[in-house]
Amino acid sequence: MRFLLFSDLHLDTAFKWAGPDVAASRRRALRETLQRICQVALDENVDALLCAGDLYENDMFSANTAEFLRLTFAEFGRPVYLAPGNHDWFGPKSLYGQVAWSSNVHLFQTPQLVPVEITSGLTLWGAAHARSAGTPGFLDSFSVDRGGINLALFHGSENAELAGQESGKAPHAPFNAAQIPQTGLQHAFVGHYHAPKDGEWHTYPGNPDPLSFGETGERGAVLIDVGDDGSITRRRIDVHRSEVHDVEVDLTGISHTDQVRERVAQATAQLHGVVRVTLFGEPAQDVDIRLRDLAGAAAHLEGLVPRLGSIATAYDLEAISQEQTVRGRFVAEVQAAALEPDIERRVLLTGLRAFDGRIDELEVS
Ligand SMILES: [Mn+2]
Repeated sequence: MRFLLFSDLHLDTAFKWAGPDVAASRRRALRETLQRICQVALDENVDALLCAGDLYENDMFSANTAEFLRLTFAEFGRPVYLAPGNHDWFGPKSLYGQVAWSSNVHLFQTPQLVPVEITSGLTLWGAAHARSAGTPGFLDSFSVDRGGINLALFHGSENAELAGQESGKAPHAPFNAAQIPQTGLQHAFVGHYHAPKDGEWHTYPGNPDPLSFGETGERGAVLIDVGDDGSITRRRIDVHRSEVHDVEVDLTGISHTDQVRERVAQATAQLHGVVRVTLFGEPAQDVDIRLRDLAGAAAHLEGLVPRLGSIATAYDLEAISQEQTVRGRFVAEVQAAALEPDIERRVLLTGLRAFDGRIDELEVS
């Protein structure tokens, strides 16, 4: 028996960090990623496609997305099992509740695990979030009531991973990996965490197409072969449509504003997709750095998202301290105050930027 598992596609994500054009193309890429997932599932001749939740965003979905999903799964034609998560929780007014799904689509609708016998001796237990928060753990007070191979599909927070992934948030449908064998399940296919994880008893596929910057680790859809003894073999398949890069651009040594654009253009010349550029370093004191001036600096990219990192203006302190100005007197007095070197540097930079009227433009480093 062979499955393709994915989760956390988050169709219709707002992409608030991007402008409207970039956000729209990123949303198109999410749809193309689903089409790619279906194609991989056909190419690999799977028996069923499994989605472990957060397929779309309840707050954002459009009628267009509903029809896209209906048609995509209808054309796919093979069995599809959907276990709604906290972002796509199931209710009568949800997208899930409104679509006239084709008969190959099986939607889990209850906040308790219910069985579907996929083939003789292999049962898939699935459940749904029925609200956006506060869903209790699906494995609490659950146990398998039959023999054969028992697998589960749901959206939830594995406790051991919780600290690293979602600190400070109330967990959604929490569980411990150790509960999985205790309940009689061989394995759980789970969504929610965007970082991929191949546990002994559970698999998080990770979000298949980038949703933000800094996502690392091999992620995608997971091809799962279930042996006759219930053993699980996994292979992750890259299905992403978007390229997202994080780049740091050093502004040290530049002496005029156009060089900011030049350095950004150089740093991104070989890249594609969406690039977040973090500016840092020590530009000369007369260089004004305004993020809006970078518009069009890398026109070949799908999107450029600039931000200010740690920028320290290279002021000529010796020369300024000799000036017969308020600014000169400020520098001379700070230097005479015998502060700790790091504090002296911060006081001088903050003060000199204020004198230059650029306190809003540059972060204090
Ligand atoms: Mn989630």
